[in-house]
Amino acid sequence: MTINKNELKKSITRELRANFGKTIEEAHEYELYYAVSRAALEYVVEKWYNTKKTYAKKQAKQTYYLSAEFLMGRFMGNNLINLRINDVIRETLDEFGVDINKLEDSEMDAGLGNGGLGRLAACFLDSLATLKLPGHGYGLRYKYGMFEQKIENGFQVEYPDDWTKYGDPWSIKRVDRMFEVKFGGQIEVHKDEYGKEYYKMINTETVLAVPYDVPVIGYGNDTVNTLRLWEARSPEGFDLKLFNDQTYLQASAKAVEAEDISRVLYPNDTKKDGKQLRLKQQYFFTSASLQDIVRRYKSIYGNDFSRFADKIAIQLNDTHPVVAIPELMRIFLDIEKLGWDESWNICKKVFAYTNHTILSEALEKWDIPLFQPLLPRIYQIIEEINRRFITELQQKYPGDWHRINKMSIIGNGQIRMAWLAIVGSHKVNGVAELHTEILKNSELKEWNELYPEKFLNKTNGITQRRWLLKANPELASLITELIGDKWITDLYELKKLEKYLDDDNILNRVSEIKFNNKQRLANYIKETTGIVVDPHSIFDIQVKRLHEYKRQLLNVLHIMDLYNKLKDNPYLDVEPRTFIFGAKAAAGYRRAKGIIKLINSIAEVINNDSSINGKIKVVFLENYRVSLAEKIFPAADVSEQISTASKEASGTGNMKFMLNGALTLGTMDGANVEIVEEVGDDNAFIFGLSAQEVEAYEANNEYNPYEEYVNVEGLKKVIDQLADGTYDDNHTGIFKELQNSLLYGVDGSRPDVYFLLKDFASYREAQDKLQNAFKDKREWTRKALKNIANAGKFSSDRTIAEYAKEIWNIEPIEVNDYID
Ligand code: NBG
Repeated sequence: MTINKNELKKSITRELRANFGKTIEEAHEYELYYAVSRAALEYVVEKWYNTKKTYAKKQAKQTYYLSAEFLMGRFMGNNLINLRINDVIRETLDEFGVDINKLEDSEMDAGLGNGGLGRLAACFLDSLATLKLPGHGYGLRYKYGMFEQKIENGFQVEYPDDWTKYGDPWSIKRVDRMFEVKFGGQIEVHKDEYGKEYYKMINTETVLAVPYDVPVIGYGNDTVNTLRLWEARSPEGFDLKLFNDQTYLQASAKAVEAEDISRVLYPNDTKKDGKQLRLKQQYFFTSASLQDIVRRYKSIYGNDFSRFADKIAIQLNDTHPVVAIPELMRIFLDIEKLGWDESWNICKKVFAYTNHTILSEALEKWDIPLFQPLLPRIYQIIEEINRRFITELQQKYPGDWHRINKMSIIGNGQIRMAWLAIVGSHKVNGVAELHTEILKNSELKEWNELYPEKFLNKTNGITQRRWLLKANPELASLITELIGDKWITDLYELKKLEKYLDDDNILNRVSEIKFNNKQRLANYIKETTGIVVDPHSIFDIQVKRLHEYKRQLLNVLHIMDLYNKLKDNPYLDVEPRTFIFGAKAAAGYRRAKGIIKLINSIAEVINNDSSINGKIKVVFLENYRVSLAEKIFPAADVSEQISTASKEASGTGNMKFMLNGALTLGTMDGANVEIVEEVGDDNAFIFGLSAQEVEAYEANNEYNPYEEYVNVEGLKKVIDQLADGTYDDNHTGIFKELQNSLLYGVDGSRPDVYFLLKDFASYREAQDKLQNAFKDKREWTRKALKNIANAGKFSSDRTIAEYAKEIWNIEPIEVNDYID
């Protein structure tokens, strides 16, 4: 795209003046960020319009990705890169005397997701547009995204994340595309002119769904797809009469209640309260999205629904949007007046479901007493789906009540959303090979027996546009210098880097770039925490949500042990190491928060102990989020992927580390298995129980952590230190609880559910091997380059191409010009 710098300058100046009444010199950085973004949006709108027109005119089949989470991070930098106008904009701003990096840093992250699942959705959108595929996102426009984390006295404290407080220049509010979503009420049966029964809802509560559209820009092409996020609004606004009677609070109470629906993102925690609101959120955004999809379909194809499944594919991202299945049935039956069989056949062809975890608490189930009054007609439809399904099961498995009860969509007073998803979809996928195998052979065994044709694997991926091109510009330009820039849209091209594996000059440059990135992260650490770390030390990093199965605590136990050894022998020959953590714990997840406190407490002790000569440092980086991740991955030497085997469905951070030349220290879990397969086991450090071994221990209940505690050298000491006052938990008793959970189990659960003690010795061995390997810089860098060269498989472009072909049946569409 050619850009006239003068035009660009004018438009930035105009945006500043119109929105803030300021000149360049007077403007704050975030105001400039806003103005530059709005100016850049002008280069998007034409393509955006053309994309929509093209899809409609060509009658292309389109995919809709329904997700309660889209963890987009910052928009500006990525959009400028995909538009390929970042250089011009940088130069133009330079001429104004403005540093584009500062503007980028003033943008708040759109943190509309918890972790991997939400970020995956964001990477998928980028790949869809880059592959010129007609695919869009539908989700919720939370007013407050993932909370802002601060560390106070070593503890996590949550603050609201008001991500639009400086405006949201990348969204366009579309009041012309609002829909009503209805809750509660009663079902009325009516007869049409031919005597056919149909259902109508009365006395419902209506909430308005207001869409905000975000452009999803393909890299270097003309495709601009749409992420449509719904905001909840009360249809009544507030009651002017009450207002005039001076009862202000009552006046706006109704509006507040409606607007609560899109107020906050749910953290994935174990708390039971607020459940009803969560269900409201799910129905709210899926209903609005489906009404919108049906409206668009009718605008192109009229009232003939026979082509619906040929023109529309809907992906259900986990169980959160699964209520879409009965909702589409409702629209077909009650509004479009189709028959049951016709409707159901369409549904089954349209929907596909992705499972993202085997942890049972994440397979959503709704209590009927909560669900039915809120969504009476939807409940009735689910009952009918289930009645017909059970009849099928009885024919297939006569008398096998155990199996039939287990598979019933409704059971134990609950609705099982995962079961509903499987019955109502034509494809069900896991997110890494191991995960899919576990689903097929244990977790969803009966389902795989019933519908073997539905199950398939789609190993996750990440977009190299954000995670290499944008996050690591130095490495990106070295790669382009060596092998050209095709890797930006075809990551398998990286394989060509293998020819430099023994080229000292190139290895030196790779190592220099890593050092520079480490230096930058060291500066950030200094600025934000005051801790001084040595960029020559090994940067050993674990960043991800805080959860017991991810085993940050295992990492900590190892650090405690290493520290004990150094205390015993300050001259111990170990490579200096910097252990870096970043993690948010769900606000209600007490033990996870205890682990954050523990990390900070050991950091306090270790970082201030001069007797160990600075050989180890421990850093907890506050408020881990997408934009911080972009600073962290490029600076990593070691990627900690140490979940209990079988528990991490895939992981995607592991891929971001690999792509930036960090070596994996991990278990054979999730996508780690495939990373090792690609890179070879000499270029990763693998330890611990296998998934099969874990499952065997779980099945026969044979594991006794106490044995490890007494027998593994050094382990008893660190476990004892958890509760003997070596580390301070400010009298909360939380460290004692961590200890109890490992040795005895708490509240009736098994001790050491995640096998930390069992894997401790082999983890420590892998750590030792790793620090020895680091001593040979050349060999280490060679391994790093080998990782980069073999990261091709982990592009979300590969993942999305597979979904497009094997699940959605959609094809790339060339966008035409519709400028008359
Ligand atoms: C997460 C898994 C990760 C996986 C992402 C994306 C949920 C429910 N699941 O392992 O824990 O990488 O999904 O698939 O958040």
